[in-house]
Amino acid sequence: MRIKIKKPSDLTDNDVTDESIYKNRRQVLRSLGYVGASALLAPHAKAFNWFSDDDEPAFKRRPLTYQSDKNDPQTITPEDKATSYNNFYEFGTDKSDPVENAQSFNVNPWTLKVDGLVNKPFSIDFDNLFTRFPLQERIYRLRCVEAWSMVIPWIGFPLAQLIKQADPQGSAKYVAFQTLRDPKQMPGQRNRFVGGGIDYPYVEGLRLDEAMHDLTLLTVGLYGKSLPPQNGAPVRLVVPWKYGFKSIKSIVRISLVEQQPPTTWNTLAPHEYGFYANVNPTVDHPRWSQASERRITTGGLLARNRIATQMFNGYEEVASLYAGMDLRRLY
Ligand SMILES: Nc1nc2c(c(=O)[nH]1)N[C@H]1C(S)=C(S)[C@@H](COP(=O)(O)O)O[C@H]1N2
Ligand SMILES: [Mo]
Repeated sequence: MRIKIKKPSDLTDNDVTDESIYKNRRQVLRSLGYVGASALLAPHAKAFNWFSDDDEPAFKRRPLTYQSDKNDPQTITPEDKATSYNNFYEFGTDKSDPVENAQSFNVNPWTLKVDGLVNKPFSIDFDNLFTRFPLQERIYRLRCVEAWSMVIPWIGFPLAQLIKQADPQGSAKYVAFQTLRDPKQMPGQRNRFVGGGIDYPYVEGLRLDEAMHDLTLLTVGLYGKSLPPQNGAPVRLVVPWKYGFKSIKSIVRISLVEQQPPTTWNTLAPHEYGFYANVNPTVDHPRWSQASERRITTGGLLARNRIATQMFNGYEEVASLYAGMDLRRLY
């Protein structure tokens, strides 16, 4: 990643997020000895140029055919915000780093491997991602653990369909996910300061019943087209009732396993980020409240639409998955 001296005219983190929270999340990394370098780089101005008419991004998104979701009356977050304000630490820890650093990310060819405790392991190649299962649009709220949220029209298919094709064995109890590890393409994997101190590859996990829930979407597109790299091209998970970090990007492997798998943020700071990570306004992060969130919708980057956070991010239909569990302890 190149060094750039910050001009006063450049946007700062504070201009695009009012969160002392966001700073705090990075303070924990800084206290662990990570983060810092990329905060000084701040090539924000260029990030916004990706959307000017005369500056065509190198990354080509394909139009998708899908069954559209007409059920959701919420105000959808403008596409340019959902695709320019991202967390994807493989490409840097600033919100504008992914759009800035990921445009030459090469996702074709791609191989997504489905293996582990299954009777029929298989692989899906790039074209197959868009054709193997009928695509559906799902308009979901995405609630980041940093207390901001968006409403995004994703396109994908229920993860359950893929898992069923693999024919899980009786001993399979969890599903483990892994992001691509490719330090040549991902600056955050070459340099611990750029990548926030994460031990890559980024890994995530779900209990099998969570993975099989119809809301859990294996996602290949948004806003009518295939995913851009900053949102996790070519295939990522979206679990709308959990904090955003569960929705792992650029997946290369999905394994059915017996034991609860390690997950990236839980490994990095276990007292702050749990395995379950269900959105829960009554369980605060140790360093900030989770009772409300900043909804990023219209009104410019400075809009501050503070709304109450809902249990399970409003997806109450998942409550039965957690019957009898102490969600204060299993956060
Ligand atoms: N591999 C990988 N997946 C990731 C992340 C990441 O840094 N690396 N960030 C997570 C976090 S914290 C959030 S909030 C969402 C953001 O998704 P979006 O940029 O598409 O809104 O991606 C999640 N998936
Ligand atoms: Mo997040």
